[in-house]
Amino acid sequence: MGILDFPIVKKFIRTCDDGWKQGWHERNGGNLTYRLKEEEAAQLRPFFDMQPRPWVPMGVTGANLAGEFFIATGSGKFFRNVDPDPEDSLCIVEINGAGDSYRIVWGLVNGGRPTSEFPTHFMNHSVRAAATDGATRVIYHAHTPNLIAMTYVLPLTDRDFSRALWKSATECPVVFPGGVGVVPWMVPGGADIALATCEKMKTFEAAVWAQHGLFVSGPDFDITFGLMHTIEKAAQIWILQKSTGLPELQTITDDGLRAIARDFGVTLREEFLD
Ligand code: 2HA
Ligand code: ZN
Repeated sequence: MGILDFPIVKKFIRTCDDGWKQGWHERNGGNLTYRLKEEEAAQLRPFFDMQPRPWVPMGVTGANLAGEFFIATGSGKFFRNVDPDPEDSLCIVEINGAGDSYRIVWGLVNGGRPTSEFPTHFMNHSVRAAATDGATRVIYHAHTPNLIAMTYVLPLTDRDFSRALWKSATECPVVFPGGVGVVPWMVPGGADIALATCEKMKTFEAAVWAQHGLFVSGPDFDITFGLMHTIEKAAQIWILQKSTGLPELQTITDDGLRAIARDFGVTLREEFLD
């Protein structure tokens, strides 16, 4: 059995490939990280490099994630190439005892480093782990075209986006009852976008990056990919609806949203309702 035969590694690779097939990962667009469970890290450890690569400071600190291991896509790597060549495209990194540096312990066999958004992923893992009592393990960023299109024509507020997406399809309030946060346009890859996203992710599971894409979190690959998929599909419906050019004759009412929440046993963010 090789490291690529382990279910968690297979699921990581499949998630990358699923995203590629959805058309969300042109070129090197997007990134994915998974925080390994202790028993998973123990199972994979025999396959780690004899000599780990040097420690690299991240410029951010997540003390609650000291000593954790992450699977991550590589910086500049293409999601399209993850399934055919995972050893070239992915890495496993270990976080140091201070929670402020990483080192590569497996993968990226032709060199490289984890995703350019690793500080953002890491900080958001820290925030989401704290917010969910450790349940959050996956952080996923994709270039979702319909949602990006929405960020040109809708006010960039949490409320406007949450309402528009909830009302685009009946299951939406059930899948993301907390709504979505919206981060204004920012330069990607730096500490500023990491901190702005963290601020949103303290209370949201998903953050829209204006003119860029979507950032989501969740406990496993199915739920996290499903959240990305559901939000992007809602955005697609919104864009299709607007593209008819016809006046909107009816929509899901706020009382309709409340009724869905009641019957499905979820709590909608009340301040977003009229
Ligand atoms: O990995 O998507 O946001 C490329 C990106 C940066
Ligand atoms: Zn991006």
